[in-house]
Amino acid sequence: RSSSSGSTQKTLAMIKPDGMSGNYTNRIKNVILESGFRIVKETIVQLDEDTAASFYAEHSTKSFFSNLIKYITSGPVLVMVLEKENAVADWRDLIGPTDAHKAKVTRPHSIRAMCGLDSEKNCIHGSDSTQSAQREISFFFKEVSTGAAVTEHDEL
Ligand code: RTP
Ligand code: MG
Repeated sequence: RSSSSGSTQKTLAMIKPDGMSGNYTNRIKNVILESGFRIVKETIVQLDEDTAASFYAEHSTKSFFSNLIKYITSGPVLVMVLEKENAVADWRDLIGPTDAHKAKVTRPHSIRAMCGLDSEKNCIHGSDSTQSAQREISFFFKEVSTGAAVTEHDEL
């Protein structure tokens, strides 16, 4: 059963193409569940360039943007809505720093330490704020409620 305390939060996770092709999906899901998250929704999608650019619009002026779009469209991704108390911050903590090199040194038990390669190919995404989580969940799952006031939702 979902909590009716009103204290749960949702966040968006995405296993990136390198995580998918490296067959890390089951290991990542195990870490997710062992860490107390529920997987509320999931879908596998192949992003096209326009969709990827829209998802990562905040980075459109960055030097790494075109490489990021090539990377994230290079194969299918698994997108998940995760739920638990403090889901946004806890998921960011669990995936570790953006640079997988750094993750392996400073956060050896993080997901990016497990399956990431470098500062770009880091195998997993997490929303960076509650506002981002709402936007990103709506981006992929139009029907999932993200409002903080929600106290009940359907089991999947
Ligand atoms: P994400 O949004 O995917 O969860 O990653 P993040 O917050 O840790 O990092 P962000 O700054 O939002 O960057 C988004 C993704 O762009 C790629 N990137 N490449 N080559 C580079 O220097 C570089 N910097 C970032 C990574 O795939 C990063 O996760
Ligand atoms: Mg980010």
